[in-house]
Amino acid sequence: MKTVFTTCPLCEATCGLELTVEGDRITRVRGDREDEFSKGFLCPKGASLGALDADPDRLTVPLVKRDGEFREVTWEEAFAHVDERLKDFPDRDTVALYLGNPVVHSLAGGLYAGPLRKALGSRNVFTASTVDQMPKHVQVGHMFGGVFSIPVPDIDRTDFMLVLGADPFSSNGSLWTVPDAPGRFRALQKRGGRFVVVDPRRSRTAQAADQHVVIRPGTDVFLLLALVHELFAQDLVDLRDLAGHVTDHTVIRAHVEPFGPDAVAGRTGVDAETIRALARELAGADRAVVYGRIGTTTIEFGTVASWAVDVLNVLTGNLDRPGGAMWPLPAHGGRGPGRGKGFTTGRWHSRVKGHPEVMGEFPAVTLADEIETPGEGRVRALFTIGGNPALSLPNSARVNDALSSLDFMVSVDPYLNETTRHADVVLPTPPPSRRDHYDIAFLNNSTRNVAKYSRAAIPLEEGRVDETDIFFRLATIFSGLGPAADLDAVAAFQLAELKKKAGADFEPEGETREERLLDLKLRTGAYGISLRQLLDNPHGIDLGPLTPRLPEILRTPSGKVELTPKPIVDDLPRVLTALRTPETEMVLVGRRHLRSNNSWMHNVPALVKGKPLCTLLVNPADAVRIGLADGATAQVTSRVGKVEVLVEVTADIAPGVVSMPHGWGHDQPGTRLTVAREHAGVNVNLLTDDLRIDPLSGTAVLNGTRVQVVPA
Ligand SMILES: Nc1nc2c(c(=O)[nH]1)N[C@H]1C(S)=C(S)[C@@H](COP(=O)(O)OP(=O)(O)OC[C@H]3O[C@@H](n4cnc5c(=O)[nH]c(N)nc54)[C@H](O)[C@@H]3O)O[C@H]1N2
Ligand SMILES: Nc1nc2c(c(=O)[nH]1)N[C@H]1C(S)=C(S)[C@@H](COP(=O)(O)OP(=O)(O)OC[C@H]3O[C@@H](n4cnc5c(=O)[nH]c(N)nc54)[C@H](O)[C@@H]3O)O[C@H]1N2
Ligand code: SF4
Ligand SMILES: [Mo]
Repeated sequence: MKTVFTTCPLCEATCGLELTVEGDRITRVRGDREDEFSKGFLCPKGASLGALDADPDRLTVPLVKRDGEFREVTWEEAFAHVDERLKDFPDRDTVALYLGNPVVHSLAGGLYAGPLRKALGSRNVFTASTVDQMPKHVQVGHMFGGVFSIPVPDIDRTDFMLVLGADPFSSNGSLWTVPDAPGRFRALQKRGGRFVVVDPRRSRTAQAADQHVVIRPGTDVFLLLALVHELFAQDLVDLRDLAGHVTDHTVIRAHVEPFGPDAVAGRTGVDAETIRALARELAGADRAVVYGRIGTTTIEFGTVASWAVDVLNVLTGNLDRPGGAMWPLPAHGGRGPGRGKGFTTGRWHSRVKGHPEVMGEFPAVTLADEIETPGEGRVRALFTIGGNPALSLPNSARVNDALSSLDFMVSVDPYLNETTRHADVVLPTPPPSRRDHYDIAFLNNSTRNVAKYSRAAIPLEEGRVDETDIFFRLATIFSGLGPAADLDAVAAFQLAELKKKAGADFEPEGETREERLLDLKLRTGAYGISLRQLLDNPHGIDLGPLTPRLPEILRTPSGKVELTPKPIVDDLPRVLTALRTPETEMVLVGRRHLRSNNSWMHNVPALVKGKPLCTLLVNPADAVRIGLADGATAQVTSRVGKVEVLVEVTADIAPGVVSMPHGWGHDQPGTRLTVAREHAGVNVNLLTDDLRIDPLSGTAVLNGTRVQVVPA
């Protein structure tokens, strides 16, 4: 029996875990009280890591489909098969890649997703970003020059926080790494601060808030622009130390002129006086921050709404200021040049619908178009890595048909699920306990600067292949080096190149290829710490509170924060048209539950026991009008589909709005999900519409779907 300290890889909070390991099993999970960042916090998902890790439905050997049946094969056979079949697709654009959410949570994805994409050389790259946060990348790309330069709330030092379309008490934070978000919000209240939540639903976060502002779904953009309007109208603009770092802010006033509180009140359902008071409170607080998430990104105006969030942070002087919205500085990253080439989209366009490329990818909603539409460059093969597009993309009936029509499909995934059942080859990844962990992505969004590395809690069994090696092997196959290339030799060559580029005069140390790569990044990074130091500090190293980063963080040609980027300003007329288009129908929004994680953790008994989590929330007034009782079944219809779902009547949801979580619908044939099948739920993405996107980012509209609801 041994105790191992590690980091939970399941959500963005990156909580420190104390694992008890007996033989090859995790027998107890506790929050690591000595973790420098999370201080012992643990949620039900982290507590179930042992069960998730030992799930008997996990695949352990590669599968290859022959005559419609999966057969177990050796790793050598599986990779050789992939290499052989790829020869049928000499035009690389006919091979698509879909990268899902867990890719961002692993060292494999953090280090090798980029090289893998490059090695494939296809323009048909898709990721879960375009059903999630792409508007934020586009907005910060235009304003600050770098797509990963996302400022995050400095919650531990703020006095006032305005939260829109996020439920960190359930999600534990997103694009914002903030372990124990609930504890930090309560600490804010305890020191006399306040936080306000804007949400059509009384979420767990809204329940804890000092004020809950109920909003009509999809209309945050109007509310945000009205707040900007009020800062000017009430003479509340105060740039404080930002004046020298931003372009002319006074021109914004004309842009928001049509969006005064009286003009937006009817459409948002938020009365004008509430908006004016919010503007005063935001400007009046010494240290304040505005934060928007899913409810402000997976909507029709995600990029403009994300822009308005940071415009508010700038106009109140709270960008790059303690207690405001600040940029983390991760240990594996360096300080920036202060100026750069800026950010553009549309360097190439998708074949069928002409969508502009954004960050080198196309909107996930157009994957089915590219598979189904005949012509040169039609996608005929697909690699999915850590993704479940069959459940997570809008109009999933169509996505499923498209996946089943492919000539060749490979999935890198531990489960035989709704997506991977369509694959010809499944390459299973080892469970979390068997892999080394360092958060390349999330330390970039961290509410405090910290660094932590943990080696696998349990050694990988003989004959199994680590996910880093799967990525690496696929990259060498894509590069034409074949299925049996010497990975050590390739890695040594790459490391030498990187060493030269970084001007490093030392030999990176570590037991694996990945450790040496990480050691190089760390030692040439902003703090100069080494992998050895991280190994010596199993609870992580605290690098202190966030510090101001202007102007070095900027990569804009002007060397300033671009307050009115042309593509964003050019989208405002579309926003105005929408403001003037009345919306009366019933609309559908999503939600997340603490015990659920997108589509893939419903096979753990402890996380699905009790009352069903996949229900349709209906306001009591609507329930009476429609004739629906609690526990009844409703039929919900949208432009693209129809489902039947269990009704939960609650005043927590606004009238005219219904809510359903995503990631359910585990009743499909051909999967191996014993527990999830018993708690199948219904796939909400049979209702969401693949034709509705935020055009600037290509992001799907997953909230505010027009639906009709009747008794089943
Ligand atoms: N209607 C609606 N739809 C939504 C959303 C919504 O709010 N509403 N949210 C969207 C958001 S924010 C996201 S991020 C997407 C997620 O969309 P996806 O990333 O497509 O889906 P996930 O459910 O995260 O599926 C993760 C997959 O990775 C596999 N997996 C688990 N662990 C590992 C691992 O260690 N390695 C590998 N290689 N695979 C692993 C799982 O078995 C599963 O197949 O869904 C989006 N879809
Ligand atoms: N427990 C758990 N944690 C998770 C996940 C999970 O599935 N389960 N998924 C992870 C992932 S991939 C992500 S991206 C993050 C997401 O993190 P969050 O964005 O914090 O998560 P959600 O719970 O989806 O919160 C969105 C909120 O927006 C509200 N909403 C919907 N439409 C609108 C709207 O138009 N306007 C406004 N103002 N609000 C609206 C919903 O009612 C909901 O309360 O969570 C991550 N953490
Ligand atoms: S909050 Fe997220 S990181 Fe923390 S224990 Fe839960 S799932 Fe893991
Ligand atoms: Mo996400």
